[in-house]
Amino acid sequence: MAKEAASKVYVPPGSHDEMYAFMSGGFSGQVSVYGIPSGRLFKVIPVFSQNPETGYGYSEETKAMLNTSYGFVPWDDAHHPEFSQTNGVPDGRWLFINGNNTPRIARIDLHDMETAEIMEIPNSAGNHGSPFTTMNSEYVVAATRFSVPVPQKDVPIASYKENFKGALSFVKVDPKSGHMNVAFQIMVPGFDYDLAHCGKGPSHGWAFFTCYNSEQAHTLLEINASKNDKDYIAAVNWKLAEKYIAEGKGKSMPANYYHNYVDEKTRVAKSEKVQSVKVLDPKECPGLIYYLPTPKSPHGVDVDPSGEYIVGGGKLATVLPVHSFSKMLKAIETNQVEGKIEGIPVLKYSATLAGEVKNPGLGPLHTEFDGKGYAYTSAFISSEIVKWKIGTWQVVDRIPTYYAIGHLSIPGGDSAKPWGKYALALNKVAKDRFLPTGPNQPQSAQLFDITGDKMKLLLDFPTIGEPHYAQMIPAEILTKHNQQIYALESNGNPNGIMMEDDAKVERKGNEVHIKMIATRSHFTPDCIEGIKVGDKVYFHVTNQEQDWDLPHGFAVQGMRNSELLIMPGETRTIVWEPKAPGVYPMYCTDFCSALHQEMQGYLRVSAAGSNVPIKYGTGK
Ligand code: RUQ
Ligand code: CUA
Repeated sequence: MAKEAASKVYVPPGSHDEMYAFMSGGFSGQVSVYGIPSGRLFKVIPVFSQNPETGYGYSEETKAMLNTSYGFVPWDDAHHPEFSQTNGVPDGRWLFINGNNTPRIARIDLHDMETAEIMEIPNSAGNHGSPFTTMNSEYVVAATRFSVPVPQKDVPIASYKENFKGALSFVKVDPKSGHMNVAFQIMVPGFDYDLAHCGKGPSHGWAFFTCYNSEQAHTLLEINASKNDKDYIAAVNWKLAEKYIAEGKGKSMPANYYHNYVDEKTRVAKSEKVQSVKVLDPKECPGLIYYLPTPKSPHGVDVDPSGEYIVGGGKLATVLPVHSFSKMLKAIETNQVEGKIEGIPVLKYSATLAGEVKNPGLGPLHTEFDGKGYAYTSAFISSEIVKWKIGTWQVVDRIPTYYAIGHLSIPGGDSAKPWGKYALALNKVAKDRFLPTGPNQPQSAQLFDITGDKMKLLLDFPTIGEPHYAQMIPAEILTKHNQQIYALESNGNPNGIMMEDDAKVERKGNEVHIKMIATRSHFTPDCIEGIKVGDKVYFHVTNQEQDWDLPHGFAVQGMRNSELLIMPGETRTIVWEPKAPGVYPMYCTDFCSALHQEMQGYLRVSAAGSNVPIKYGTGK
């Protein structure tokens, strides 16, 4: 057994993994990149959190990425990575991921695996059901977990039912640049909207959102939001929403949220404030949204590759309900309505139900698909993956996970074209699986082979942060577009220089700007005098290398900031405010060459008001 499993995950030295896995870092705010099947960690992509390892969120070029309407927020809780898609198939262009706490969506460019854009979501609180894509990434959708007063105002919490609202947001993605903007929001009753997935094939044009707390409790939700037998999946006809918007039904509402993105020419992040958002009211938009009763406090909502079946992960339900999209359309046509909530028709459960999976495990959460007619559901309480057949709704296999699985992931498993070879369990608890590491154990991922009738456990490996969801993709889709350097001649950074001859130090009032070249194995200039206490010193460091895998680092003694890690052909800027006279070393932090230790220099700081002139050494 162990031998067989080992042969399936062993990637011999010098060989490459078959797939990439992108895992959310949960409360680390980042994304980590692993090789599958080996489980080797390749990289952590900084997204919502500052990262001193690279200078992300510290350097002048990247700080703006973390601007929000609350100010500079250097952290978030990231849950759901989602690939962009073309015709329902992950296309390897971008990876979107949500920030839960300060409602945001980030877009990572998969060419260089760097965060390219972060968009705040207005009228939202707890951007959990996000960012799930439509078939061609026309939109990524976002649902608010917490309902809040919209617009925000000071009201008693006990006035929840009158004053609190939910928002379902549709974020338009530009098909060329990937740039996002909040196209419109739908104001919905004040429930907790949990997760989402968009339709595909026949259901393309629709998006589905689970909600719990249809009781509208505001305290002790554990009890008070677990009373109703059924909550809902909200089915939204976004193509119709587009029509309503075109007809002018969207009301512009004042808002205040940030849109941060990396300018393509300069590669410097910019922030823009957006001051309004278009809002649709379901009462004025018949046919826009329907509620599908779904037992009980559903968490995940997952659409099968054909687009016909919509699976609700009812965490307190004894069965796993599967709705049929075609039955839903018929139920709408024949008015199979059991009531209305704030203008939203509630369809009859029996009218939309395709089937119920019996015995789906305890605490079913999320379902992914293998493209061969089977579905795989994670069950948190019973710690297992349950495999069942689409159409017969029969459970055909189950396998334990160690322990407390949250999401699971199959390559392309939420798309129209799964590569159904592996399933990855993303577990909340590792307990005894690894060597102990103090009070907190790493969380764990487990890789399963799902090619046979029976699932087989292949590998356990620890993760960074809490790996809520992951997406996997065959490696060759990404490797063929992988960017290895930034071309020096297209460096558009206003403070970038191409040659050492252009290196200079300039004083502008109490700012000192140093345009510097880093190359193997020296900085130009390397010795600088004339800096004074009270100055703000900007180091604009250009890495002149044009070779793959040759970053240089940069750090100054006593700098209350982070290092810079500068990629080949790139310019990054860090600010230093020296506090006391003296001579301070600077050096390259990345072991770049045989004479890396020689890659150093000195900075002379004189007292405020001294008249030491600016002087710098260029080795000539
Ligand atoms: S979820 S708690 Cu994706 Cu199951 Cu966040
Ligand atoms: Cu450059 Cu070490």
